[in-house]
Amino acid sequence: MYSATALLSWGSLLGAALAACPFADPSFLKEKRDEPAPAAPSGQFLTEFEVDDNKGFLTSDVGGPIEDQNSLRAGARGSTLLEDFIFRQKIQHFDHERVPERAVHARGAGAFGTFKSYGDWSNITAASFLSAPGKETPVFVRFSTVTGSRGSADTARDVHGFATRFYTDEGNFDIVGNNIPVFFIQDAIQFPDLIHAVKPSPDNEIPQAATAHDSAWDFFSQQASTMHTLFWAMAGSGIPRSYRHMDGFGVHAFRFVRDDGSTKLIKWHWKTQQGKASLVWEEAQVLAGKNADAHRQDLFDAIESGNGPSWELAVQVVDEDKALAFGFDLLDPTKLIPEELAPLQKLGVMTLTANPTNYFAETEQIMFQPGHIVRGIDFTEDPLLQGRIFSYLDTQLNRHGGPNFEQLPINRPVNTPIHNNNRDGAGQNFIHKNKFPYTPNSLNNGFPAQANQTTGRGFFTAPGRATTGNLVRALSPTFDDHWTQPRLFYNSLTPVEQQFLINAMRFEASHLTSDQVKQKVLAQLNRVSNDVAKRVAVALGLPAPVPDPTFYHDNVTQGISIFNSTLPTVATLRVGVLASTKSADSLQQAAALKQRLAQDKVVVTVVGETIAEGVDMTYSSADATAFDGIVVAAGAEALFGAQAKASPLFPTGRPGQILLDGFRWGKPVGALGSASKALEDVGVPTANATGVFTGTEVDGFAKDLDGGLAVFKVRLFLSRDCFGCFR
Ligand code: HDE
Repeated sequence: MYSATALLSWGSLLGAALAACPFADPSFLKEKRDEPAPAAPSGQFLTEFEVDDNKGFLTSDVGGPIEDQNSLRAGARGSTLLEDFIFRQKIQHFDHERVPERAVHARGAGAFGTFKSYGDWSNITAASFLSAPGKETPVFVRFSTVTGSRGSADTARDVHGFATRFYTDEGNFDIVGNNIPVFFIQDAIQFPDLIHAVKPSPDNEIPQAATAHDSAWDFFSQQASTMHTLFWAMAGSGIPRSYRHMDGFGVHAFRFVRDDGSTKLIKWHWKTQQGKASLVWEEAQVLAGKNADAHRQDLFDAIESGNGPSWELAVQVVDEDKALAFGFDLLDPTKLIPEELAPLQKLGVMTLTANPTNYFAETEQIMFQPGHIVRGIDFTEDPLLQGRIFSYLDTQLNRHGGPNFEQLPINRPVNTPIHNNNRDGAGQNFIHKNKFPYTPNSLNNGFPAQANQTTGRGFFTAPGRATTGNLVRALSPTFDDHWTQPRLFYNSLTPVEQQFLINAMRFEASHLTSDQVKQKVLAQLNRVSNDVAKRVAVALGLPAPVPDPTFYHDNVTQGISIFNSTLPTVATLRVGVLASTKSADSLQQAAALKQRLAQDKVVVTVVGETIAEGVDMTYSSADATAFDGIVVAAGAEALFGAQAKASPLFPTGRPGQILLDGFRWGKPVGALGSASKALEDVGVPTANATGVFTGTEVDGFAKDLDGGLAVFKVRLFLSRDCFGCFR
């Protein structure tokens, strides 16, 4: 009977052991049983497992002080000896450092934080972490892309994982969600097919982290259930500005269960408080090469600077008897519930406040499972969810190599003792004293005792759940419509977003080599929208398909568009100020702008020819992808346009390229005083151009620029060169 917090750091255990003669009295193994850990701020609940190497001698894994710079040899020029246990232990540990990466969602980043409940929600759920206003629960969140391997670029176009663990006082609860509210398939048995189709080709392992290839679209075009998620991924949600600028969704319908056993169907939503924003595709592609860690870095830096992101947790709540009332089946994970039909009810807010101390120990080893649920929450019969409940535990057994991964510090529940009759296995951390690990037992007085709904606040499956029916290897006919909701999605986008979606589809489809796949793709798109199909067809040099109107409609819904609103905050957005070390004025002005924008928590990087006083980054390493807005400081204009001299310090034309790329990718750009010449020199229009700012006085200029940042880039396209390339 050991608590989840039973382990001390090995260092202190061994120290105690040596001091107290362990054979005579192994009392050093008895500490910390069943004692709840003291409440601690986010991430801090793991500090007892941290190893501080700031003092002490190097030791072997079993504690003896060692020197490991030289292996043991038979003479200075002789062979290394098998006897050298120090060499073998070090090399063998290294040889086993890697564990299998996640089969999907291998690339990701995580952080600790706190969830705070807005109220007592016992009217809808018995979940303890939602039981009181202000109640705080530690969380760990991991964001990810799906398709790429662990070393792939963050800005690949993809669905993004948004997995949250709540370390509740009644055990761990995970919402293993995505940033898109629907999924590609309806039955878990198809998951291996989906993933085999989107992963790189088995012969040459190309392309990495991309769906622009035949096998992905071969699958998509024959599996129409993929259309809805595909439309989302081809729009802004596939290339978010950062993990902080995206929403999250539980995707499936789950159940809330009250203390009296009554239930409601719910869908989980995480609403970003940073506002939604996305990259532009060309920018995302460039960024993948310039900074493959862009999203990871963004999250880390935001938290380090004290601007940890936050999301509100909301649910859509639906009566059990309304599962089919909206014209689709709530058990179908390819459907969202339009917000007009079931409003979002906000339950609380989560803020991320601490970065992991060790990526492998925490972010890599956290094992989320849809099956980690707590009292007050239950599954539904969604056939995708049902399969997931099996898959995660199974894949984690493979990743960890044994059943004890839940004992890893990041996976243990906090303040919740673990008592059960599970025993042994590789890496067993607990030292179970109970000699009668079975139920029922009388020899251990019946302990651990059974908890149930009335005794011990036991977890319970909603007592009213019933399932009947003949065995059938088929989906319900209520899952059949694959086209109405992708069309609802498309209708709900702004024209600029629609154009981006078309551009993305064109990009993907033009990578296809198989004529039959191209034809099938067009046929599928045409069932959603003749407009989309025609615009993709023209890029493929194929005839426009005639309308296939069975599922056409003009309905729109809210909560879909990313570009129809401004950001609630510009804090942590990044502005590059292009200055020149040859102009003291430009550096002075850059410093003034930096100081002024710091009031709004906008992060300014001053760029110059070399690192110098007041210069943070050189033109040789800077480019437009590093910034959300770009400004030229007065005095730096000599670096732009035809008159700019080539410099050995950076690639020819780099300052102008930064400015022009920023403009082309829809970022606010501007110039102070005489530097407005730089705008003209590189071809950025200054008259009546939305999102192009000029001025002489720093304060007013900064205010305008803030406004441009809040609009965020894509709306600026309305008045920019891409507008001309519509359709
Ligand atoms: Fe996953 N998924 N998935 N998935 N999934 C995994 O579990 C799987 C699905 C999601 O940051 C794996 O531990 C099946 C939907 C996230 O650690 C694996 C099916 C949603 C993460 C697995 C789905 C997700 C995973 C790989 C279809 C959104 C990363 C490693 C039935 C609601 C969690 C692991 C993290 C990870 C299986 C579909 C989200 C292989 C079989 C739908 C965010 O078990």
